[in-house]
Amino acid sequence: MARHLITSALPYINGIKHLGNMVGSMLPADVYSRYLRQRGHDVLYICATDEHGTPAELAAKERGLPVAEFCAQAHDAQKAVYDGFELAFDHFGRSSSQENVEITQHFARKLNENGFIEERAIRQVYSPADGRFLPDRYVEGTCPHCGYDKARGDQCENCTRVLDPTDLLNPRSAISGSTELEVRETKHLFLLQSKLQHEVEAWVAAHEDQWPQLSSSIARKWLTEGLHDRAITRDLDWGVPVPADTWPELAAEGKVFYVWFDAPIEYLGSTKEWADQDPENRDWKSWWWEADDTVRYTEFMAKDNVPFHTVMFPATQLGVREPWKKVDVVKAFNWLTYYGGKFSTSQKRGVFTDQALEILPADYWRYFLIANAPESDDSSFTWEHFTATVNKDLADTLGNFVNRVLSFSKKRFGEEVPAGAEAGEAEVKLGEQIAGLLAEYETQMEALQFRKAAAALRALWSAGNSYLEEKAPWLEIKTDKDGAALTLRTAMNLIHLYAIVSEPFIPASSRAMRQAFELADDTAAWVSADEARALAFLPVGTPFTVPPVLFAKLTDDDLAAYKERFGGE
Ligand code: B3M
Ligand code: ZN
Repeated sequence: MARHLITSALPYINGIKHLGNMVGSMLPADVYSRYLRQRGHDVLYICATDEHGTPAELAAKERGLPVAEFCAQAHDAQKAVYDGFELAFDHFGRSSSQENVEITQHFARKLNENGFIEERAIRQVYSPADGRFLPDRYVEGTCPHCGYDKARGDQCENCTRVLDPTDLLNPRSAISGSTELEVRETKHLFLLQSKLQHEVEAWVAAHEDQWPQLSSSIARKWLTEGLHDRAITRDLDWGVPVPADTWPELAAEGKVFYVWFDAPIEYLGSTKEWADQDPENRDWKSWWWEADDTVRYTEFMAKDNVPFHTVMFPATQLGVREPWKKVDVVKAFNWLTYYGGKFSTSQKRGVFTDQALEILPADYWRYFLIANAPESDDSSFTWEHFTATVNKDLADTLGNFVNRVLSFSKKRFGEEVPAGAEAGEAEVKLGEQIAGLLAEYETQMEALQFRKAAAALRALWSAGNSYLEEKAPWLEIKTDKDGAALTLRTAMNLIHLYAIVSEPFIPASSRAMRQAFELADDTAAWVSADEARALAFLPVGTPFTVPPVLFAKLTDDDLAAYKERFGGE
C-alpha cells in the first residue's frame, strides 16, 4: 500500500467548464484516484476553485455581484456539476480560503527571507477614466506578435504568447472601453526566478524521466527560454493580501498577490481545508512535508498549465527552502476540440459540463471522454463519434451483455446463479484471456495511459461477448442444460468482474452491475489475476435481479437534436 497525493488543475471560477476542461484535468485524476483506492492504496484527491485575479472580478461585474458573493455562488455551482459527474474529491476547496491566505503569505515571507523577492518600481497601465491601474485582462488590445485584435493583457488567446499589458498595441480598458490610458509608475514585488534557474533545471532533470513526453518537452522549452523575474503582485481589490508585517507600504496600498502565485499554493491550502474539517484525524502536513517522504504526488492538467507546474511553482517551492513535497509525475493533456475547432468558454462554443448532464448521465460522458482523451495528440469531439461510441461500446457491448445474460438465465433457471456443469476448455481459455487483458489494463492505468486503459476495458467487455456468441447458451440449452447453466454462470461472473474493473470509468453503472447480485460483501475491491482467471466470484445460488437497461441506445433523432442544439461542423 502506498500513499498517493493527486491533484487536478484548479478550475477557474469565472464560469462552468466545458468538456475539454473536464477531460484535461479532473476526470482522469478521478479515474486514477478511484483505481488506486480500489487497489487498496491510501489516496488523497484534492482540487479547488481558482478564485482570484481579473477574470473573477470581471465575471462578478458582469453579474452585478460583489466578487466574494459571486465566487461563493460560482464555487457551489461548479461543485454541483462535479458531484453530478461523480468526481470523488477528498476535498474541493477554494483558493480564497483563509488556509490559502496563510500559506501563501508564509511562502512569500520565506522567499523574501531567502533573497528571492525584490520590490521594484514598474510602469503599469493606468486608466484615469476608471480611476485605477489595469493589470492583466483589464487591458485588451492588438497582439504585437500575431495581430489578433482581442488579445488580453496577460496572454494572447490566438497565439498563446504570454504578454504584459504594456505590450499591447491600441490598448483599451476592459472595464470602460476607454482608450485614454496612461502608463504610471507603481511598486510591485518581483519573484527572482532567474536566480533559481539552475536549481529548477537540476530538479527537472532529476524528475522528467518519470513524466510523459508532453510534460517534459514543455518544461524544457521554458527552461531554454530562461526563467525571468516576474511581478507577483497586482493592484486589485480581490486576492491574497501582501502581508503587512513584511511589506507595510505595499499592504497599505492594498496590493494583492498575482493569481498564478497563490493558485498552486492552494493545492496545499485545500489539503489544509480538508484537515481543518476533522483536525483530530487528518494531518495535512503528512501529505506535503517531505521530511519522511512516502507520498507519490501526481498532477493532472492541460498542456497550457504545464509551465506553471513544471517550472514556476517548483521554483517557488525551491526558493522557500523548506521541504515541501514537489510533484513526482506531471500528466498533461492536449486539447479536445469541438469539430476540430476550439472549445471556448468566452465564445460559448462546444458543450458545457452542466449541459452534458442535462442530456445524459455522467457515465456516458466519462467513458467517451476517457476513451478519447487527447493524450498523444488533440482529439475532436463530434456528436457523430459520441453517439456511435455510446451505442457500440456502452449499449451494445456492455449493456446488452448484462441484460441478455441475466434475463435469459432468469427465464430458464430462475433468479439465482445456476449450478450446472464444471468449467471446461472454453472457460479455461476465457480465463486466460481475461487475466491477460486485466494485466494490460493495470499496466496502462499505472502508466497513466488512459486511452489504452479504456481500450483494455473495452476488450474485456468484448471478450464476454465473444464467449457468449461462441457458446450460444440459447441453443446449448436445447441439448445440454447443464452446459448452458455453466455458460450463464460464467457470464454472470464476468458481469461481476466488469462491475469492479469498470468502476473508475463508469461508477454508477458499475454499482448497478454489482448490485444485481445479492452478495454479503458489496465492495468494489480489486481482483487478482488468479481471481480473474478463475471467474468464480459468485457462489452458486446467489440471488440476482435484472437491472434496468444500463445504457440507452441513441437514435438518429437524438443525434439530430444534439446537433441542432449545440451546432456541429
Ligand atoms: N486555473 C487553469 C485555467 O483556468 C488555472 C489552473 C490553476 S492550477 C494551480 O486555465
Ligand atoms: Zn497573438
